[in-house]
Amino acid sequence: PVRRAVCPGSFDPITNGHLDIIARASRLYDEVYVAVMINQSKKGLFTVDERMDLIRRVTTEYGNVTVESHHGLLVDFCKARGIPAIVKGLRAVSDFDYELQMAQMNNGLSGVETLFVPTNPTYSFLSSSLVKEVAAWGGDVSHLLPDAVHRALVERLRGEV
Ligand code: COD
Repeated sequence: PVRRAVCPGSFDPITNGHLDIIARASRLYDEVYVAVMINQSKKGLFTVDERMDLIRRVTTEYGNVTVESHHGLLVDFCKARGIPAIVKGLRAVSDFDYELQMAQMNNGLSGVETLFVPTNPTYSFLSSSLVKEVAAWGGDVSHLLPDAVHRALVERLRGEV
């Protein structure tokens, strides 16, 4: 049988930390879905379509990654596609409480399992929100993002697009 997993998130925008988890999931599973979860109460710097486009551009090399968006529960996304596993990165203990809660809730709702991959220590402090904050004040975040994403971020913050 085909083994499928999903890497869910906001990806506003995708960072090298996200990409590391997606790459590792793509080596463990036959098909990996990256799900950009739509949260209407959180206005992003990038639109959902822009985020999906950036993720597609930096994951094509893996060959088995499909990028989609979803408005609703993650367990419904999984059910509709026959996905039994959610793959998440754990950066630090601070991630653990909330991630454990979500994993248990999702498992209780539908039986879907969550697998945690320890973050590459190079990226353990990295989050989309910190990257945006540092870049907005002119800090160099080029080593934390794929090139295409870094270019898009710099342009967006300059107000060019
Ligand atoms: N290194 C490794 N992994 C990382 C890093 C890093 N530096 N940064 C992020 N990650 C991984 C983490 O696993 C993280 O969970 C994931 O990438 C996504 O990160 P973000 O910041 O883009 O996304 P979040 O934290 O906003 O995502 C939360 C979800 C959208 C997954 C969650 O809210 C959700 O599932 N929502 C859908 C609605 C739903 O089902 N709600 C009920 C949940 S029980």
